[in-house]
Amino acid sequence: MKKLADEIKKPANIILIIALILLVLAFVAINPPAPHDTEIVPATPVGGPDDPDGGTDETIQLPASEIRDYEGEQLSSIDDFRENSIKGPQYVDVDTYRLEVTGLVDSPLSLTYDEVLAYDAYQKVVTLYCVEGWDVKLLWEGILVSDLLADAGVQAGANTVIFHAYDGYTTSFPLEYLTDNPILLAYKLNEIQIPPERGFPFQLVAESKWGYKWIKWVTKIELSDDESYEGFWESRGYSNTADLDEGFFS
Ligand SMILES: Nc1nc2c(c(=O)[nH]1)N[C@H]1C(S)=C(S)[C@@H](COP(=O)(O)O)O[C@H]1N2
Ligand SMILES: [Mo]
Repeated sequence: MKKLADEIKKPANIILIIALILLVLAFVAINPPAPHDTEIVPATPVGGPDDPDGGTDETIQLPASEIRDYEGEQLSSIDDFRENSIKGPQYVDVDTYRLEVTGLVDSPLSLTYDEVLAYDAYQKVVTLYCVEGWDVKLLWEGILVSDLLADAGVQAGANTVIFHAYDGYTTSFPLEYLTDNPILLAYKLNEIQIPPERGFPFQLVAESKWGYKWIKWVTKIELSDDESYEGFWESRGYSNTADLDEGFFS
């Protein structure tokens, strides 16, 4: 009886296999494979400030491919970081966003995202070291904070620059750190727009300083004469100078 049952099943199996093959062939005919499944797309969205044609606000943003090697240097991935921000990721609405440069300046600035990106662009590989023991080496692109300060006109008496962020976070620097060094206010990392979790629209690349000085979601740059100002982590016992080569407890 068992043998007979097997005999009956065989033709049914063959019909099933043929039907499956036909199905696969039909699917391939309808959906031919893409010529390149790892197609490179522009890192800058069409219609951005780099686009000579201008474009419209409605332009669809293409997904950009992340670079992992820059002039032979192995970079970290955009995902190699730990989310430990004081209030979690912030989602900034770029349409209403303004970057303020205020305080002891001759002409306060209130810039849209595109107005910030219209400043000269600079690129640099810099490593962020968090006090928790992890680090990320990334290719940053942004504008120079010193260019912003020059435009606003720093008044005599200012000696401190306080950065404010969308989540209420703050951190500060001596004025000379920002005027004497090419410090970037970055809008791209590894050639792609900084994602919300990493600080969109802008993260400060506070080179040679601990990660807590790399303020994300920057909204305001305030010129002050309060040298004793302490930011969020600084007022909780972390070094205010925060130089990488001197440790992080004050
Ligand atoms: N606005 C804001 N910026 C912030 C923080 C934060 O909590 N809020 N955390 C800081 C700390 S402690 C570190 S280590 C870095 C981490 O940056 P990343 O998340 O882009 O790697 O962001 C810094 N910038
Ligand atoms: Mo950190």
